[in-house]
Amino acid sequence: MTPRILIRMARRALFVSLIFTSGVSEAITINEVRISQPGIDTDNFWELAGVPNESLAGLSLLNISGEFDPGLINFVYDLDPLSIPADGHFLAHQTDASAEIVTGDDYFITPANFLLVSGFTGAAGDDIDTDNDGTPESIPWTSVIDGVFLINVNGLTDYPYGGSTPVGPDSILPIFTPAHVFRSPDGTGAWRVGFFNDLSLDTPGTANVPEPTTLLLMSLGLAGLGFARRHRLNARVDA
Ligand SMILES: [Ca+2]
Ligand SMILES: [Ca+2]
Ligand SMILES: [Ca+2]
Ligand SMILES: [Ca+2]
Repeated sequence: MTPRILIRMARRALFVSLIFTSGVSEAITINEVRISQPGIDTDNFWELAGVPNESLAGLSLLNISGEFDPGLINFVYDLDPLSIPADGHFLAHQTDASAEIVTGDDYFITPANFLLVSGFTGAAGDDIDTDNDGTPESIPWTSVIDGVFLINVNGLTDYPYGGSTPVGPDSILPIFTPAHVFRSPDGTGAWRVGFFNDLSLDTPGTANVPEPTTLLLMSLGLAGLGFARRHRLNARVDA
């Protein structure tokens, strides 16, 4: 075997391993959550991002208290028979009949962990932290896929479970948890805090909006295009 063939084989192996690695990085993520809004809640939702048609077999989404009776499992959603839709965004919405799951659920506005786990064997109403010290006495799942933890600043300790990422508090009234959080860029980006009384950043079931700096750059880009167009028009008038 010539050195050239060996190099070609090594390159091919590297290429295959890169494809495999990129497949791993495309794991399912919790992408957006809204837990409250002005008036009677009807627009609560959580959203997953993943590879189109990716199976959700064996997965569950849990809502676990992080402050009031820490460790109490408030809500459980069994995702086992389901999969990520063709557009890459899975929606569980309080009332929207077009969502993958219609939950009908109104979430507590106290700090809570949203955990995407596999192999869940518990049930809603179970308490994984019976002495409320932040360390679970039982862990009724085999692995955590992703987790986000909505927190506040009110003098009471907020306990994350399953290594969930703390996000919050509300940007205007820190004694409250954020009512809306979302990843930016969509799917893999850092968590951002949205607004309680402004749902214009909400994108239930579709890609999240770009982060503000991107929006700013876009508007600058559009302004630049407008300037260039005006410049061309002026040049045409001058000609
Ligand atoms: Ca507890
Ligand atoms: Ca404990
Ligand atoms: Ca707190
Ligand atoms: Ca979205």
